[in-house]
Amino acid sequence: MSTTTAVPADLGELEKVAYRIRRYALRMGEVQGQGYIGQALGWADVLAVAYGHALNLRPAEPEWEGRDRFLLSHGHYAIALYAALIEAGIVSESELETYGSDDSRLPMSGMATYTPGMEMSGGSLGHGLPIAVGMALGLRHKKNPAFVYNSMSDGELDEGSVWEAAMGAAHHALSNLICLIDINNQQADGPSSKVLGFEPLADKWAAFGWHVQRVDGNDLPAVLQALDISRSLADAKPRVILFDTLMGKGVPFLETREKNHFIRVDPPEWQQALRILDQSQTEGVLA
Ligand SMILES: Cc1ncc(C[n+]2csc(CCOP(=O)(O)OP(=O)(O)O)c2C)c(N)n1
Ligand SMILES: [Mg+2]
Repeated sequence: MSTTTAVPADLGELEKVAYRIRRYALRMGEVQGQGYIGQALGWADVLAVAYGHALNLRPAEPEWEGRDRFLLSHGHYAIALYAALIEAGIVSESELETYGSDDSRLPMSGMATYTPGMEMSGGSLGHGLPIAVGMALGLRHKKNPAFVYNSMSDGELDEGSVWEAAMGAAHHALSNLICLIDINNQQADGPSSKVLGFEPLADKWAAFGWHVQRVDGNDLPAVLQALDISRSLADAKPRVILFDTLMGKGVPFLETREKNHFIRVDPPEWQQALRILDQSQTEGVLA
């Protein structure tokens, strides 16, 4: 198992990575005037640590056999992943202007055949973890030391396929599998805990045979530590990190917006959001 990282941890630099991921996502949102922008802002710190530190990738060779796989199971978070792929140098910044338009390599829902670095076509929730289990088994069979990361959301926990895959991963002792879950307590129909209660979540995953951590997903040092622990453990268990996040993090008027699963933002508000983000970055107050 590889415990080395492509990029050494530098918290100051990772903060800048998270800021740029938020900025790219807002700029893409502005292109369409709408999108899953609250999720991108909330998930940016986890993506920053993943793409700025943890993942072993070759940006110029996105299909390199030795790469860590990052599966975006929640395909509607594509805008967030595109921002991370731009930051990682896998997608060019100029493509951002094409977001969501016909013939773009950046469609609104993640498509593996369209975008370099997009490992699966998401959209129908609950499929990432089953695919990740198959990939992790395959890599182990081939003696490939890469990790498989499955990125998913709390609303996906309503899908039975997630729990079947969770049992399979533990049964096969898939220590090369790391599941990252965005617990923003939101989904299309309202607060996730009200749609279908899922707590106590850490106890559930532990009972399914996983190594579990639960951290504040907008606390960059905590995210960094959790990902480092996941990669360096000796346990023969799959690993899950439950990240409590705030939708819209970094732009206060988006943090408090009601029904922020899919946001339409008035044209002047995009510039306002970018200004607020830039200001908090300059002042170092994004805490
Ligand atoms: C199998 C399936 N059922 C329903 C949907 C419709 N859908 C799209 S996003 C979404 C909410 C899922 O919860 P979550 O990802 O936690 O929402 P968010 O945090 O992004 O608001 C739903 C139900 C879907 N994409 N796939
Ligand atoms: Mg959610």
